[in-house]
Amino acid sequence: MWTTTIARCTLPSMRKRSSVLACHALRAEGRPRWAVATAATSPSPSLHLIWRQLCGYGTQAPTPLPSTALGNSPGVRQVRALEQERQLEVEWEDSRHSMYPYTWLRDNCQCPLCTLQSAQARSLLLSQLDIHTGVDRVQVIDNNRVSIVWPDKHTSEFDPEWLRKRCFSPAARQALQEELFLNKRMYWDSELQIPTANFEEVLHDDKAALAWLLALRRVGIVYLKGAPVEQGQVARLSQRIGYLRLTFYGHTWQVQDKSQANNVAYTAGKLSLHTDYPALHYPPGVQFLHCLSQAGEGGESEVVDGFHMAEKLRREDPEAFRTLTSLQVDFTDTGSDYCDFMVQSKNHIIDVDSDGRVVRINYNNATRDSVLDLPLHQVQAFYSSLKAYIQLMTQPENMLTYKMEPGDLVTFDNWRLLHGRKSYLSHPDRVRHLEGAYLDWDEVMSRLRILCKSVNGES
Ligand code: OGA
Ligand code: NM2
Ligand code: ZN
Ligand code: ZN
Repeated sequence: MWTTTIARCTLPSMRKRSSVLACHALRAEGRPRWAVATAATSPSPSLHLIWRQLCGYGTQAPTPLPSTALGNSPGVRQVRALEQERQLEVEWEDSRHSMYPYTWLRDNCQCPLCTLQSAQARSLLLSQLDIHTGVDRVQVIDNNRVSIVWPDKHTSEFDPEWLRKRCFSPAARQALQEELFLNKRMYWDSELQIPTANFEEVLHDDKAALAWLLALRRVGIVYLKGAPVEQGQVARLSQRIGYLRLTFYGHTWQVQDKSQANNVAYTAGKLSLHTDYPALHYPPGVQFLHCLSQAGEGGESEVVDGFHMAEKLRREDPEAFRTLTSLQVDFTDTGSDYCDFMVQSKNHIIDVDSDGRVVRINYNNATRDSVLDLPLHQVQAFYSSLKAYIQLMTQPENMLTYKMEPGDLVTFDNWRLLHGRKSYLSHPDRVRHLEGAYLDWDEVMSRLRILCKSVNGES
């Protein structure tokens, strides 16, 4: 049995043809209580649970043109060519208005001359685009399509739903971006009950796979139980997405206490909270870890929501936040595994985008270089800031601890979570063994969009 405090699963968000990506937008500051489902209670309890929880926590993304999100766009009432502005004004049947620049409309003509239909890609060359074009005639034609005749008599026709989705209003743009990229996260702390699904179900059932990937994106960590206790399962799971990310540690890699270890992870020592591979300028976005054998004593896992902690740092110690988002830190990794390597990178410990939103954490104390490319007077401030961030993350109320058992497979956002492990006692007759693999977010998001479309019947 499992328990859940979440029961609210509103319609719109479950309706067929609904825009599931937009409808599952979650409040970033939400306080989740993910229930851990066990596999045997119903045919697919865990996926159902995650589904309900995603719905329950969903706050609608901004839907300025609301019926678009439901997939039944209102019709076009009328269109007007605004010659001065060189924009097309569309008035919708719900009395809303959208504006479309002529240049953009001509650039995005959907006709077979301008679009290679088999690739859904633009074949019109930029050299063929007159960015000062006017229009000859605009009108609403059959099927409520918008027709534009250009001065050279080329004709474009636009589907009303296609147009409405691409409305240029700030709110419409924001809603579509959220639908495409699912950037709203649900923050958590030590009270998180890690969303859990059954490994085989995720492999074989599209709804389960969709629920898995939605939770992986929103929450940042999903536990899969019931994987066969043999090597090869992280590779199998990565095929559910597409392909895995090869690194110098191999296609997949074995976390074991090794002699002459080429990485601190391959010892029985403690691993303090880290993200994997900040020594690369493009660290892997997603990590899978499959437990094949666990230590009798020690070896527990620790995880923390790095984005949540970064926001907390921004509020509580803005100077430290500014330092960690602006100073570049050198990372280094040298050795031999898949082949020999000498890797160097420069990364901010907290990466923010051009709007100041936290997008990636890059930190592994083991691979942080002794080369510190800072002016003397910034060195002490750098250490103080790093200490402040780590201090926050290691507070018991922020960090979650669990111990993996053979057959457990944890999947997590390596750009967001920091993870660690307690030291363990190595036993020759019972060696701790995890198998790991990396993926990138582009491939994971690609599978997520496809599953969204097939499970929800998106147009
Ligand atoms: C790693 C790692 C966790 C563990 O290999 O990078 O974080 O539990 N391992 O051994
Ligand atoms: N392993 C587990 O940043 C790192 O070196 C992470 C990578 C060895 C593949 C460890
Ligand atoms: Zn055309
Ligand atoms: Zn790691």
